[in-house]
Amino acid sequence: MGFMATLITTHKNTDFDGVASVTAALLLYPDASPLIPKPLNPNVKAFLSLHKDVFPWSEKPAPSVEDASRLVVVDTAEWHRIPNAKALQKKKDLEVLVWDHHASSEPIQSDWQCIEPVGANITLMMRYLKEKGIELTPIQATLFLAGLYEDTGHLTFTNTTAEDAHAVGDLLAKGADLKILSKFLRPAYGEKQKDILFEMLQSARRQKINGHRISISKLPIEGHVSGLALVVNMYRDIMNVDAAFGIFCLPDNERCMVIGRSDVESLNIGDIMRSMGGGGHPGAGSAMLKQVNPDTVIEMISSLVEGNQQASVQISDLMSFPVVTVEPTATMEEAAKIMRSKGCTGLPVTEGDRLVGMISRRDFQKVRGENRMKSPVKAYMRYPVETIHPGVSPLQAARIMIRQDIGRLPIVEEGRLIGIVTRSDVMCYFYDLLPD
Ligand SMILES: [Mn+2]
Repeated sequence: MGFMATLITTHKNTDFDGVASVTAALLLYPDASPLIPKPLNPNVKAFLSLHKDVFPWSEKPAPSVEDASRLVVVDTAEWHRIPNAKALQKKKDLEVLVWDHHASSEPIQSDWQCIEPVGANITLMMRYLKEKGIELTPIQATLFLAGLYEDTGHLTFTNTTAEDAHAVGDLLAKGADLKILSKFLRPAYGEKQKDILFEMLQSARRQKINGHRISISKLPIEGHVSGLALVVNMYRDIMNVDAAFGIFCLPDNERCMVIGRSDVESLNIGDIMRSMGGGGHPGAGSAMLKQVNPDTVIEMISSLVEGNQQASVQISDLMSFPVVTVEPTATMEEAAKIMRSKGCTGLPVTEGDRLVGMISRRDFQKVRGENRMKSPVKAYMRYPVETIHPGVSPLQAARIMIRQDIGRLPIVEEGRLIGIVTRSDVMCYFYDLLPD
């Protein structure tokens, strides 16, 4: 027919970034029709319902997939997350364009794509809108900002880039309304959500996996409950754990919804959920499992957390070795000399293979008078010594240093001192200053 019909679509359980991206795509491809998946997230649904007149396309019946010759996919790059995927995949000569910011294991084969790991997909689309000089209305800017804030946790999630922050500036300049935004972004806790949170907290258990504090909670639910991601987020906050998982099962375990939230970079929820057939970001994600025993899901998550952790950095990767040590019978003067020549501010004190104490610059303040410098190290050293084993995470080492207010931690394996890690080693790791 020579008629080019373009469809724009996004992922199911559409969030603000998804709807914002569809809206932006309609500005970039003005003749296109949106194919909006069902269901929408409740807060997105509420926003669109109030703004029906501004976004009339949200009310129109879904366009036919038959006539499509071009497909624009936004905020996802995976077939299984978009509506009518089977019919679309079957179409020959369908030109496919993808805009996304997620890491995907099986991305759609596309003719053109813009896939970059920024905080929100709308940030990528803002780049092109700006280039083309397309103006935004304050309401469009408000919707875009909702997407950006939701996906980046108001620019606090670790996926946030400088470009996301610049896009926020542009959107505020275009009149994005923060008052409206806070109404729709504010978590809507209903009675149902409160009940679920309460039940989760009552049966809450904390566990430690490779130094990470985790809490996994399973709960039967009846039918669809919205806002479970918010509940899990709240649960993580209250439990004060590094990562929390909620397993919500329908009767007879016909389906289980797994939702995860992580507050630490070393536990990537997106990776864990992808291993279970779902998806998400480093900080948040979900997966839907069919016909599973929730206890099996708990085991699955535990072993994935363990695997996820092993792939990340262990303290043995940061430690210095061999370790410069001093004997307990050495004089304070000798210890000072070693510290000066090695440029360190503290030394483990060892007797053969055995760690018997620590001596640091701080301990020298107790040495009064020149002749006291002839006293043995054992008179001033601190003991017992806090030690760690090589498998702990940098985060766990940092926690011990903070709690004990110490600047170095000896690493001991089978009673043997094998290395030492300092406060600055840990800081370098957290600020990504690791040399390589
Ligand atoms: Mn997104």
